[in-house]
Amino acid sequence: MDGIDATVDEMFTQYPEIVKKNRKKHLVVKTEAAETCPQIEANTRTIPGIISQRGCAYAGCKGVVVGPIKDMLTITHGPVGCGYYSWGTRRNKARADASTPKDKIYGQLCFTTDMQEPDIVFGGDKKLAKMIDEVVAMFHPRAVNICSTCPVGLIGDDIVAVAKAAQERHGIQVLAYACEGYKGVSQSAGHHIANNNIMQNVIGTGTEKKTGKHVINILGEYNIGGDGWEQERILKECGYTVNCVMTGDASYLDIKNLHLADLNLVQCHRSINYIAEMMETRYGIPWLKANFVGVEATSQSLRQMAKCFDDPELEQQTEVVIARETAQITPILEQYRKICEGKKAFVFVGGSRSHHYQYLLRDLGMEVVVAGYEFAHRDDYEGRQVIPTIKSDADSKNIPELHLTPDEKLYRESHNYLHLSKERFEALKKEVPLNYYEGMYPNMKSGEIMVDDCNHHEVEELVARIKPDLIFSGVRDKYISEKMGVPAKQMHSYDYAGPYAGYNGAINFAHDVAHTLTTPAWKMIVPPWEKKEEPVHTGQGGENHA
Ligand code: CFM
Repeated sequence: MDGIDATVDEMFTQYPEIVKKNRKKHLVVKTEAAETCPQIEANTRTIPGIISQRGCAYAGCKGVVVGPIKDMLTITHGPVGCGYYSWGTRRNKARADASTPKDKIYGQLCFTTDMQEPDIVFGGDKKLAKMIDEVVAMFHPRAVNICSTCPVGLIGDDIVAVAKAAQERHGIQVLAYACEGYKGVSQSAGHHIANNNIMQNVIGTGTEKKTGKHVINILGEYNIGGDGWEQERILKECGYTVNCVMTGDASYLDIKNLHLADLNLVQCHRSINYIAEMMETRYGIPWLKANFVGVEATSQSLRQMAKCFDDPELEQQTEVVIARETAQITPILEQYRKICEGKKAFVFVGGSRSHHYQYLLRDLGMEVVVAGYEFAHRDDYEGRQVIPTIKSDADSKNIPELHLTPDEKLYRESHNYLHLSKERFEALKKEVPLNYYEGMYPNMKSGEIMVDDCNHHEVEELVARIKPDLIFSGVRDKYISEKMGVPAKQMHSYDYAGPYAGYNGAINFAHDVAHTLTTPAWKMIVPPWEKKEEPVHTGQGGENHA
């Protein structure tokens, strides 16, 4: 056994046999030989006792998908901690505009029923109903979301009945999400629960189609640090009419009108692929996997989009925008590239960024030696062609699969949306990734590691053995590596920075990465593997494990 295989084997040596066997299935090393991705185990339960970096279903529903809808007032039904710790930490930005005044934007506020012991014993539904009445009287929201936390499911509060009664009392839509934290194995379950409810009850209820050419939605873009705004800027300059960025800076009305678009772009496949697929089934709207993280990646996505519409004017304007934007940023990027070139990086993020950011890091000349997802599914690693082979288990069966049928009035065959003949549409599918995502594997290079649900111990092992120059991760794994002398960039909320998407975002990112790499403080930390008297692991606890 040599090189990377030996490293991988060594990182599992401290596990009991049964754990070793399990965790090995969650790791794949890319090889020249294997063109298609070997099967990886993903979206399965974390072994009890292992310190996972994952979140919960409530986080995926409230924090990720429905929370950012700016003028929907979202109530956390549960103890105060769940509401408090999911309050404003994700940096999904929103701003007032002509249709949404400032006082209708609720992202800065935290609404929770603050369940106490008596509510757990006697039920929290009355308190929830009262709270809806109070927030409606105080804020006059256009619609309300109720997101459940663990105890709500355990005591059996009927939030659907409470929502229905409140909807009748107040004449506004009140949506209940049974997204108890324990449902499913990670926040991924919450994405699915949110997608289902929005699809069934909100999308398709609006009638206001935007005027303008080439009307598009960006699905799975949450406007972290302003990413969505940068993408919107570029797309508008190319000549698109942006109907909705879902759900970053989206309004309730935008979501109601989501079906009135010609093309859905899918930025984060993991969190929103259900809606993209269901909109294709119900309305016939095609979707295109796009990635606006990275200079080359952004230009490629723009070119692929332009191809979809088969409009020479659009293609020409796309080239003008690409040429102008890249000319502006290339000289600046080159300066940062001198610092970043050849540096090794790990990327551990949730369910899509670890793929997207590989493009931007390679623009800077960096190597991504390890990439991992917290909660992705096999299709995010291996490509959507594996979906029919994914076995459902007790956890995935917990979340209903909606089986939609084409809408009697609104369904049109996909090629009509793009004003293409059926034949041209079929040919187009071979040129651009329409209704398809190839996953992360094809983008990795030989010898690079892909790891699912990478835990605290494995992060330590990988850092100590492969010694990257920089880690891109979440808040928990960030400090593991920093204590080992390896700088980290927090890639969920970007700490306080961003946007990182699009052309201007690439400059911000390059600036922040170059600064991190050149910060002298990291040279002053002696990593544990260089302290001879203090081995990285004793297996006995002690100061290294404090
Ligand atoms: Fe999609 Fe996201 Fe991500 Fe995600 Fe998330 Fe996020 Fe993420 Mo944090 S929706 S899967 S559940 S791209 S909050 S904006 S950064 S883990 S990689």
